[in-house]
Amino acid sequence: MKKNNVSHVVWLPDSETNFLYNMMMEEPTIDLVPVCREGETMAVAAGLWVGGANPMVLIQNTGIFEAGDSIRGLCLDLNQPLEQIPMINNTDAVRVIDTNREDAVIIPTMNAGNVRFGLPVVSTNQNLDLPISGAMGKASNVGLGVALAQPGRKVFVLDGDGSLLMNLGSLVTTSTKAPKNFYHFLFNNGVYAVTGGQPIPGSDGVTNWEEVARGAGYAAVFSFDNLEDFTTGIGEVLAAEGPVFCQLSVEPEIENTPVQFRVRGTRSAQQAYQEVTAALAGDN
Ligand SMILES: Cc1ncc(C[n+]2csc(CCOP(=O)(O)OP(=O)(O)O)c2C)c(N)n1
Repeated sequence: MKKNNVSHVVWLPDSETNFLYNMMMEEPTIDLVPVCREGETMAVAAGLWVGGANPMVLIQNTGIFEAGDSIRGLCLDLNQPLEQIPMINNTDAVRVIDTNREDAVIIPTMNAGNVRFGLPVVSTNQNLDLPISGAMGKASNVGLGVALAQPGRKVFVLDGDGSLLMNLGSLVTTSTKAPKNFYHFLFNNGVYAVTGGQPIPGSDGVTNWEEVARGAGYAAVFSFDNLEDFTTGIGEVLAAEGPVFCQLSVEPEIENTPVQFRVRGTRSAQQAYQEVTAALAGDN
């Protein structure tokens, strides 16, 4: 990058590139521009390029699919070369939610679904847990689908803040269908914990998630930054008519173990889909 006089790196992290992030952070000639979804990278880089800078885009391979339209519309057409305290502990947060689940389907993603300290560790009804570990940002869409198909049953989505940024439009999609049984918990830890703890755009109090959800059209919005208040307040959250948004300030549990050495769950994604589908069958 230095040899090619790269001025800006427009990027979104993945599990393999944290070492690069650390190196780039130490390089004063490179300005890092973090974005919320890969589609933004090409557009920001195009603007930088037009303005005379020498940007580089750094994204993972599945991010290329996410960025498809901007690659076509900007990259190819332009012929460009390609403080949050106090907080809630992650496990405590999922435990409070699970304890109050009754017959709800729970759809956790990222740290909320971590097999060492997320929902799988505390769940009292795994048959109704549908973890989303791929398809970053799509837990809320899956949850909307389940909520629409099962209007008599509550659906809890346990989202990551980086994941929600990847699919901010889902807040509007959900508000438009306005499912009364939809409960969206945001595990706001300010970082991409799964990929090594890089800060997300809008962290450090820049973005007010409550206002974002309210503005998108959620029927009720809550926020908690300590376990005691969350434990006593969750009753009110679940008594509210959806779609409900509940922001939780949680401690980051940063994953630095190389991907191939990470603890894997015993339940495959396919198995989870089959089990939840079977558990819901006949309950419409
Ligand atoms: C389209 C796409 N881009 C990037 C990634 C790499 N990635 C996997 S997990 C993750 C971070 C998730 O952050 P967040 O939703 O805040 O959850 P946390 O890890 O903090 O619990 C990223 C960037 C991905 N899986 N998919």
